[in-house]
Amino acid sequence: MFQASVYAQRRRQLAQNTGNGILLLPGNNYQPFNYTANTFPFRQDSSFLYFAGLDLPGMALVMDADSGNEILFGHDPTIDDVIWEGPLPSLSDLAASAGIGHTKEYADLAAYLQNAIAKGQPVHYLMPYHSDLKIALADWLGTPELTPSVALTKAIIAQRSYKSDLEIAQIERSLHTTFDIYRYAMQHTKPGKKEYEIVGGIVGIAGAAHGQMAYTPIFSVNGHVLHNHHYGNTMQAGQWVVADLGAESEMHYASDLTRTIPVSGKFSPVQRDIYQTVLQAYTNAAEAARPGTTYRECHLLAWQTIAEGLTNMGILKGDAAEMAQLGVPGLFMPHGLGHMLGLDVHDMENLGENHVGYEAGQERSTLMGLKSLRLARTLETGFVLTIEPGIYFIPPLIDRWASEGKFKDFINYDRLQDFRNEGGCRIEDNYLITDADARMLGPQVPRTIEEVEQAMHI
Ligand SMILES: [Mn+2]
Repeated sequence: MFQASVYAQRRRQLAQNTGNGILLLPGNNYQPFNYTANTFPFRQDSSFLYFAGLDLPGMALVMDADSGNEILFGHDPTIDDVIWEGPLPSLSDLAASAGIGHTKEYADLAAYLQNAIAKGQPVHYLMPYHSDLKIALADWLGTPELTPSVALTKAIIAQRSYKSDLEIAQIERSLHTTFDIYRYAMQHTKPGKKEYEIVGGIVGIAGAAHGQMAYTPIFSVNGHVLHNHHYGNTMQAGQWVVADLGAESEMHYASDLTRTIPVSGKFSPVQRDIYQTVLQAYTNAAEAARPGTTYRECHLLAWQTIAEGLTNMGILKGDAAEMAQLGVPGLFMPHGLGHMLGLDVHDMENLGENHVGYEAGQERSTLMGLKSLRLARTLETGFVLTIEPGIYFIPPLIDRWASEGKFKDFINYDRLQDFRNEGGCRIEDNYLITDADARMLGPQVPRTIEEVEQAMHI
């Protein structure tokens, strides 16, 4: 963890920004895998990590914004804990390492909160995403109706959106692991191999760096299935693989990269055309991203570039900027250009996508693709985000739009049939918004056609 003063400063600011009352941030608990004692690997809640830094289950951070008191609720290790888990720090040692002044028994949390409520203090908390904490909160607060605090939600977003140098260094650590992962994936992808053979090696690299994957890997010859977690295909020459892979650093900062790699080590002529268009969309978006520009504008620029490329391929016809405004490229890129990145791969998504990614006056679009844009707001120095345009040929969606005659003045559906089995292609890197522009974080993973082909032939 960082030094205690880092967390103390963050908490002071949070209490000040939220205003008054009790701020309650429960940490996560073990979650059962198939029965209670067999658990998923523990993953701490990211806001708890941000404000307390403690990476163990069974704790809750409480701040009294009125008095300035800070309390870590938890428990000292029992002899049974020590037998099964080895020597564990005392609760007061844990609190001290995070600069928290007071400790109390976890079992006393309900009484503490009830007392605060009786005194008329509001209790601020976030919407829980684990069932056990939903139930616990209802119990602690004495009501089944949970009303998460908008003030606390916004105050946390206002802090976590701006990454410090310490945090950027952590993200870059995870990107070094991800660089190793792509080197492995590019060197080992070959015709005849199973996707899962490569995925096994990938997950091992994250583990060997004393971390884990930041999300379930995507590694599929069916890259047009956007969240594809199936790895059973035998890879064949002529196919290409969407590899969306990101490791977490030891301190749980995420990275989120995508490359699309040809199984044979060489892109086909059609794949080259598609890839080059996606790369141009990526480059245009990265050059446009800077303080003062909205990320929605970057998304529309990527869409426009994709419309231009698909026009050159004979799939679209018309004015590319107009097509982007109308949402025509949504057929080919039905997802957003990117999202914030930090302790979560979709950073702070549990706090509400619109709170995190939209500003006052920005309405969420209903257009295919644009409706999935998680980050639309004006970019500011210190934001870390992904840039990840793609082109996908999704047969059920093509058939749906064709049968509706949707945008038929712009889409050459006959020509499009020639591409319906081309799969998908995406390119993704992570960027820091600086004072002047956007800087790619981490080492350069092979990205151009030449770089990828060369990396696959070492
Ligand atoms: Mn992403």
